[in-house]
Amino acid sequence: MHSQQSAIAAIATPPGRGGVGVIRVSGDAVPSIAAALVRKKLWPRKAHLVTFQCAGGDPIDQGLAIYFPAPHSFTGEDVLELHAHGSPVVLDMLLRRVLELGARIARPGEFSERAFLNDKIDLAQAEAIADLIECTTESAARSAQRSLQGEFSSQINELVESLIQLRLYIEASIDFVDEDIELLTAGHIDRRLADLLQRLDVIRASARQGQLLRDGMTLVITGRPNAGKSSLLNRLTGRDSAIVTPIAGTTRDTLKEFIQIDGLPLHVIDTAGLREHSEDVVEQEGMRRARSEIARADHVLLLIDDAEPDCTDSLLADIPSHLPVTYIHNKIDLSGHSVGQQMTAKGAVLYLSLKTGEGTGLLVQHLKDCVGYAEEAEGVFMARRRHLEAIDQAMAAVQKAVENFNAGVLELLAEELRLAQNALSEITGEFTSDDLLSRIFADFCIGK
Ligand SMILES: Nc1nc2c(ncn2[C@@H]2O[C@H](COP(=O)(O)OP(=O)(O)OP(=O)(O)O)[C@@H](O)[C@H]2O)c(=O)[nH]1
Ligand SMILES: [Mg+2]
Repeated sequence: MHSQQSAIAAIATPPGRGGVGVIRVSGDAVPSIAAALVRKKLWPRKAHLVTFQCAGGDPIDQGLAIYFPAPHSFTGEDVLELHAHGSPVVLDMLLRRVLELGARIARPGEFSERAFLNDKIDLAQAEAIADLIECTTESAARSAQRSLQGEFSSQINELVESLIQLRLYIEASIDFVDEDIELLTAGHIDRRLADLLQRLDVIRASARQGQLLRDGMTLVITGRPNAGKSSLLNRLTGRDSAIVTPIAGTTRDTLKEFIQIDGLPLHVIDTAGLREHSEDVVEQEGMRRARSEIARADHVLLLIDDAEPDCTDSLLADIPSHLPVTYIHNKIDLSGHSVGQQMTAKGAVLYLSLKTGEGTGLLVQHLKDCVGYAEEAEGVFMARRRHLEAIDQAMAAVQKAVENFNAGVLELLAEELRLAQNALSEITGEFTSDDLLSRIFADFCIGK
């Protein structure tokens, strides 16, 4: 648990001027730093109005000091919070004084890292703090809050507990080889494995929603020149983001916009129209950029002029086959096709007019549907790609365990359950490499 830790300090409020600026200090030297800085006894967890003093006793500023003795603090160590006036100059002077008294500047995420190492929070909760600070929508904030409260972790812990129970049972059975079959039947192993898979599936669905709320989805608009790609971007953003003209080849650069549809964050990218040949070096570069955006997309919106629907087949060569594609037939005001949506083997096909706006509601609903986004979904918690990967690994291991069970290979069954347990334990950080930890905390900002 708590060990001797050098004191770290950082300005915890964002750079710039404000009413109040906060400096946070954590570590064993906190009591001595506090004594020299404020020269007043600080009662635990009480706000004291104090004068922060230089070495010579001159005042730096007047403000509040709050002392949180270990282990009842955010980091689990002695923590001191200094609330001064929110001037970068004052905060710099105050921070320099704290450093002079023996603290060093904290690395990004170091407060949260210490909280994790001292078992105050687990890894998923530490990540939720970063996600809460970085979130861009209210739904994301609510789900980050849920993860921070430990809802995600406790569901993961319950699964880990079930895996442990099952492993214990199976490992005990291995020792009584002759009675294997009866013991396994008595233990309802098959039912328990099926139950595990089902619970993993439920948690995966919630985590997937959370990950969408956190990272959003990247939509790349592509198609022939003049199909209406920039008109689509403008419809989605609700303003004149991109230049729209009847001249084919208007868009040269890629244009990126961030929008939200009912809380679902979307990165929408308009690109240069694709055609087979172009002598124009600017257009060639535009097409090269368009292709590289397509390669990074989560979903492609392929715009088709409904008056010339057949000229897009060769475009598909530029779209990786695993990417979901929505085929949007535009300009139905000219073609006379009616508004509508069809599901086909290649993907959804929509008929709309970006000029009149007919059918754009269908597109918005379609975008939400195809990511499985449910507004106000109950119990969604913030999750990251790495959590989803861990859940997938655990599911794959449990599936293999089922196969081993059916084949009667108990040793392998036990081993797969161990792998599933390890994968899930990576989410909460119970089983994690130092390398992963430093990567996670390095993404935090200073003072967190
Ligand atoms: N009638 C009609 N015209 C449309 C519709 N959507 C777009 N247009 C027109 O089609 C022309 C091309 O639209 P853009 O949005 O610039 O097309 P683009 O695909 O971005 O074209 P490039 O950037 O040149 O590749 C413009 O004159 C638009 O006003 C539509 O639904 N109906
Ligand atoms: Mg354009």
